[in-house]
Amino acid sequence: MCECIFCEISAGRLSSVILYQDDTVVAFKDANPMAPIHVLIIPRHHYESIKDIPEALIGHLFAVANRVAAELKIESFRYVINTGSQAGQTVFHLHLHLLGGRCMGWPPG
Ligand code: DGP
Repeated sequence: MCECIFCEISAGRLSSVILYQDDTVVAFKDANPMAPIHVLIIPRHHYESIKDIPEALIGHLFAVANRVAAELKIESFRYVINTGSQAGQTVFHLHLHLLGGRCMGWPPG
């Protein structure tokens, strides 16, 4: 068992509700949702943060997120990428949060 839970989810060794997957990206429901819709979009390959990911993959990550948002029929949503523990990153495998289904204030608390 690898130490990274998102690597385990990507490999199918840890269960999750997967909404989309292809060779390089997986989208699955967050286990601790902060909104009625809370999906995590991750690269299959282990990159610790957005600072480490190849440019070409950034576009695909967002394209998948847009596709999931469209499939869930949400017009209004927020993308969040916490980077570093001070910013709230707790799982050190890059993930893009897709949050929607409720009113969200700005700026965030
Ligand atoms: P962050 O704080 O940005 O690192 O977000 C990590 C998110 O990962 C948090 O919203 C909860 C979610 N999470 C943690 N462990 C699991 C898990 O085992 N399965 C799923 N589906 N989500 C998880």
